[in-house]
Amino acid sequence: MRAARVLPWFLCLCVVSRYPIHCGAQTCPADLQTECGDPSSMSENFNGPKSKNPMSYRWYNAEEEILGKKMKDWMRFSVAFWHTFRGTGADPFGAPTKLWPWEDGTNSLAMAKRRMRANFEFINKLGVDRWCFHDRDIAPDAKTLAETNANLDELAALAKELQGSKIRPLWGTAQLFMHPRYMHGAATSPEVGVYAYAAAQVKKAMEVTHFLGGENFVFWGGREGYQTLLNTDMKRELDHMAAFLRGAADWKKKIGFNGTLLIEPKPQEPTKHQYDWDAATTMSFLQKYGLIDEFKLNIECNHATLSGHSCHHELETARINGLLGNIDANTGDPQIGWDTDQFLTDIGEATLVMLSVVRNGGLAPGGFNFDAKLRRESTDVEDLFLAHISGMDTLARGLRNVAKLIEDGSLGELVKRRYHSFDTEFGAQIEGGKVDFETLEKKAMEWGEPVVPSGKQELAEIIFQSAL
Ligand code: XUL
Ligand code: CO
Repeated sequence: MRAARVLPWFLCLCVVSRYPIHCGAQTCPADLQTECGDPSSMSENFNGPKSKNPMSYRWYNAEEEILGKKMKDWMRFSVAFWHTFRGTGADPFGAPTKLWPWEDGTNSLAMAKRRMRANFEFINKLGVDRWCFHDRDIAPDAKTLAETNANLDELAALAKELQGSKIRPLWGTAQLFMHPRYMHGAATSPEVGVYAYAAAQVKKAMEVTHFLGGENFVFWGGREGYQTLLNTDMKRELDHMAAFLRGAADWKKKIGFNGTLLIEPKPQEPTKHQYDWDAATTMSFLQKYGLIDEFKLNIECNHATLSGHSCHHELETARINGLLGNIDANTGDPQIGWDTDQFLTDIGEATLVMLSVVRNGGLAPGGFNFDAKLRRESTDVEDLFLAHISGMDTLARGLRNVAKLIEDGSLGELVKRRYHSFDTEFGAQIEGGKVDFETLEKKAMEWGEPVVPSGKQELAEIIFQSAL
C-alpha cells in the first residue's frame, strides 16, 4: 500500500540531517488511518546568536518580550502552503527539482490529504501558529464547480482537525490566475461567465477560511490588469473590479466573518500592468469606489521593489493611511527584474520593515506570511526548515535592532529636530489649516531669506547602521 510506504518523512529528516532537531515525536504520519502524535516544536529551540546550529533560532525567541510585546506577537509568522508544499522548483527552462518524499506524483485527493498532513507536521515542528493557502493549492480541481467545492470541503475538514486548538490560517485566498478561464482576468475579465465563476470561487474560499478560523482574506489580483490598452476598456474593468470587491465585502458580513479583507498590490507580472500597482494606487481605487473602510493592504516586499519603491516606502504609505494589514515577507534580487520570492535575509531591510511594524503597533490580526520559496537548486527537506528559520531570525533581528534604535532615541530626535520650526505657534496654525497665503506672504517679507538647516542624512545613516 502506498500510504504504508510513505514513512513519516520528518522522521527521515531527523536521521539524514546533520543538524538534529527535536526528533522524538512524529506528528501526523502520512498514513491517513494513524492518529497524530504529540508535536514537538522548534520554537523553544532558541540558542542565541552564538549558536553554530543552523537548525536553531539565534534571534527569534518566541516568548521573549521586546518593546512591550512577546516576539511571537510582534511577528505572527505564517507558512505559505503554495511555496512550501506546492513549489516544485520548475521554471520556464526546466523540470521540477523538488521530489519531496511525501509526494506520489499525482494530483489526487489522497495526495492532497497526505500533503496537508506534511504541512501541519512542518508547522508544528517549526513552532509557528499560522499558515496561508489558496483554495486550489490545498484541494484539486474537479470537473464541475460543485465537485471542486466538495474536494475543498474534504481538505478543509482535515485541516481543521490537524490545526488543533493552536494553529489558524493567517489568511486564505482564492486562486484566480492559474486556470485558463482566468487568462483575461477574473473580476476584470470581459466574459461575464468568468466574473460569476470567480465570485463563486471567492465566496467558497471565504467560507472555508471562516470555517478554519482564518483571521484575514487576501485578494491578489493575479491577472487583474491588461497586456495592451488597445483591446481594453480600463474604466469598465475597474468598475467591474470594484463591484466584485463590494460583493466580497457584503458576503463577508453575511456569513459573519470578522477577518480583515486585504488587497495585495503588485505592479506587473503576470500582466504587463496590474490595476493594484502599488499601495497609493490601490488606496485611491478604494477611495474612489467607497471601499476604503472595507479593505486594508497586504504589502509584499518583492512587489514593492518591482513597483520602483522600497518595501519601507510601501509599508509607510500603508501605515500612515491606517491601511497596513499584513506583510508578505520576502525579497527580490537587485539583479533580477522579476518576482523571485526569496526569503528575506538582509538585516538592514528587516530593520526598516520592523520599524514600520513597531510604529504601526504590530500587525494583528495580520502578521508575516512567508510568501517565499526555496531556490530551484535547494532540494533537501531540511532546506525548507533552514529557509524559514533564516527568514524568521532575520526579521527577529530587525525587531531587536528597532528596540535598540528606540532605546537610543537619537534617530527619533533627529527627525523631530528636522521639523522643529513647525513646533511653534505659527507652525501649529499652518498645520491646523488656519493660515492663508496673504498672512504667509507677510511673514515671508518680515522674516527675509530663511536659514535652511542641513538634512543630516549621513548622521541618520550612521545612527541606523550602529543599531544593526
Ligand atoms: C504573487 C503573490 C501571491 C499572493 C497570493 O506574486 O504574491 O502568492 O500572495 O495570491
Ligand atoms: Co504575496
